[in-house]
Amino acid sequence: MVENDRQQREAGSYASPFQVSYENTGCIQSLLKEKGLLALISFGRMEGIKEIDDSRFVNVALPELGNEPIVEVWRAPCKPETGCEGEIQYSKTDRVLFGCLQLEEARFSGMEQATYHAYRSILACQQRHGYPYLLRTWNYLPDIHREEGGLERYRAFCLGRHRILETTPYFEHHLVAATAMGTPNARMLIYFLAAGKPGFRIENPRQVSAFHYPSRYAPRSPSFSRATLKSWGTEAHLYISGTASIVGHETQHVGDPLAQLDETLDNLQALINNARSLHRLKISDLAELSLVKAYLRRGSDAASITQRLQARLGGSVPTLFLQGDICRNDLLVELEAFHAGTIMAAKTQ
Ligand code: 3EB
Repeated sequence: MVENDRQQREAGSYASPFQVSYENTGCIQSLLKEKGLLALISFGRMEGIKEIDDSRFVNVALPELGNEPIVEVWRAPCKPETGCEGEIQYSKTDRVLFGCLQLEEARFSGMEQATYHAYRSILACQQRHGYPYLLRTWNYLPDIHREEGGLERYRAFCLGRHRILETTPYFEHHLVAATAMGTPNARMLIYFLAAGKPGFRIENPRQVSAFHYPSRYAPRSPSFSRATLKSWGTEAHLYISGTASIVGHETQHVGDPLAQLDETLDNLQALINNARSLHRLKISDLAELSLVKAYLRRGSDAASITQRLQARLGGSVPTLFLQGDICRNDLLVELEAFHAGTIMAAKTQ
């Protein structure tokens, strides 16, 4: 038994199945040669991107606002199996499935239908490979604010996503963390992480669950949770959704990016407090976050936001700054985050 335990530990099945870091872009080709590379996410419009034909590679076209070009690297302790199926490219180990889908919307009658189709393909891919539970999704949508058939395209996205996800068992219980942003690309890009067993849905006591927003924000509920907590044996991951200056369901501090940032950080603090008190996640301070991604509507806010964010996070949390349209028109800043940590032992008594 003890021997078996040790073997399992050595095999890594008690530890998290991948790690994430931001690194200087350097040589993409040498990163792609790493045996344990699960996913590689680049940002901005890169030269020569068309020549990179690897199902672990994703390019998010949002321009980066920092000085150094950064890539996001996901590494597994073993060699993933990779492949392509239709418009989905994937990379998987025995514990997680990473997938990415890019879609030409012209094939569909609109955003709602394209989104429905995209998520139907994702769900089918998950089923085929045996990872039925989503843990997190990232959604980059062309012309996110444009009206189409009397409906803003972000809202049409919400409609399509809801229509397909509601066909899955216990759909509301299994809502997962998400990011939804505009992209300057012509194609919709969705990437996702899935597993064989579900994580926990985490909500934020300062915010109405997006699933219960009043219908003026979207004709069908935005189907995501504020975070997903996934325990991986002795380790745990907290995947935090794009989080903004929303209290209750209303945007706060319209027109004031720094006040929006402060409100967003208060939301993140309330969220991690909730994950700690409900699920014993060992985190109490925002400085313990592993990674933060900041989305700014206006590049001109970058200097002041960077300075304030570093002051609040203590300067030790790697942060990537991207410029893009946040899905609510009046939001100027949004933060998503990742935390790799542990669950505290239960009190004996
Ligand atoms: C919000 O809190 C801001 O529709 O998937 C953030 C993250 C937002 C994800 C989504 C929307 C989504 O409502 C918007």
